[in-house]
Amino acid sequence: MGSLLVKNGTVVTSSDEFIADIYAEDGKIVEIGANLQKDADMVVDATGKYVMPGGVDQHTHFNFKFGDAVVMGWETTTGAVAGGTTTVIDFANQEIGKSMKESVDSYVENKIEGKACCDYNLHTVVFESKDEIIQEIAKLPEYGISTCKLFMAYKGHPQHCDDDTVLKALMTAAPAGVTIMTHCENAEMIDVLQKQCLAKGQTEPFGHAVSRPPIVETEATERAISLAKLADAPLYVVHVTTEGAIEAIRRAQLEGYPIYGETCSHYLTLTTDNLAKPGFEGAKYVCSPALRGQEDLDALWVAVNQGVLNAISSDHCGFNYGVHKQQGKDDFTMIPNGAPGMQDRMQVIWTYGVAAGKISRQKYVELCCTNPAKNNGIYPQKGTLSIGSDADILIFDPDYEGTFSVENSLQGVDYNAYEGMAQKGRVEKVFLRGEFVADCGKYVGSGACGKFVPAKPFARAYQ
Ligand code: DUC
Ligand code: ZN
Ligand code: ZN
Repeated sequence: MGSLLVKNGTVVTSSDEFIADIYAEDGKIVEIGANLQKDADMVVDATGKYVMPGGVDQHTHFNFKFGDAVVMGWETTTGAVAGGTTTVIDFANQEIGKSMKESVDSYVENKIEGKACCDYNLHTVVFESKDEIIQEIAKLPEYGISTCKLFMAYKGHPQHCDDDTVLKALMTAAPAGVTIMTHCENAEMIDVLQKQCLAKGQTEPFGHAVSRPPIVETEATERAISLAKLADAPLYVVHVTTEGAIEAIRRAQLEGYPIYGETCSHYLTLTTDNLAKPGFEGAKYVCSPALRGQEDLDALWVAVNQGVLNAISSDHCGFNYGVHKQQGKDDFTMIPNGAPGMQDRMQVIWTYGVAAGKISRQKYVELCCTNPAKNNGIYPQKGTLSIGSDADILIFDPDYEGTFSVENSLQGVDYNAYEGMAQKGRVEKVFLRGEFVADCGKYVGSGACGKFVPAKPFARAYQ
């Protein structure tokens, strides 16, 4: 491993902005200061550019299955890297009949090793609500994992957890320093509404929004918070989209409870109008929770700016339109839930957040890099620019203007959820542990060099 000197950039962290040089050796940041005199293997002039930590996307899905559709795998993490994300935290689903440890090991061995082009950690996901699995949550720190996701949605599917399971999981996780993450949607409400839609002949993609209105999410979020209070446990609510859910989280935080949440790039920029696109095109935007209206979208920007929601993820799901989404051509409930976005997240949030005057540059770094690392116990190795941190460094050009398009995609998906939308600013150069891995949206790294980053328990949610 060699050395890297980034000169004269405007360094932006979650708390500071200053002009400096950064010197890295053997993959770690060694010195930050003015006018460093170093004989480095690679010297980059970042004058007029922002220098930021590599993005941390705490919510992606590779090799994720919905019906017969399976999304693209870790070989597409070149897309994350090209878009400025150097670390992802993906979901390792517990396989039926296997422990979480066996499921994680087999996922790493069969799907990740030899393919990952960015660094990573994993969240576990409960797929069987039985005691052995819930008890295993206490052991996750031994595996270098500090989080476990539970689905309150998806009635009748193995991953669905009822309140009994959520409560027991929270009670088990808290003393072990593991953070429970919940997908908050009321499964019963959805089931009734889906059946009503189909009975009325409403089979097109917009039925997804009709059968998953905001109250479905708000109610489940309130319930999850009540369960966390009862268990005296921290809670992290994933992909928050409604004003009601934000208010429930805000209230709990004001009362002093360790309740946290994230939202995702598409919920901050796309609306139910996308789901209403003519023909079957709305299927591209079928994700759960559903896209919302402008009022919720506005409330989300306020929530991320105020810190009520502390991170912005992509919830990347590489289902393609040509085959996977067609599974629901005659029945929207069969459309695989999820949309691609790992490559676009950093530029979408810069364009519609920073450049649009909704959030500051430091807030951007906090939401897209630093907090995701803190939430998941991998800070300060990841998510910041400080001495001893991994040299995951972005050089960002704020003056670039372009258009989001599938044409530039490395995600391995046949559409872009942001197709045709204006882009302002872009990640120009990306370094992963000091290695030059992306240049102006193109992957230039040496391939599958991604490493597992062990998480510490008692992460953010416990501070
Ligand atoms: N939840 C997610 O987090 N991603 C895709 C689908 C879902 O239900
Ligand atoms: Zn979810
Ligand atoms: Zn997800």
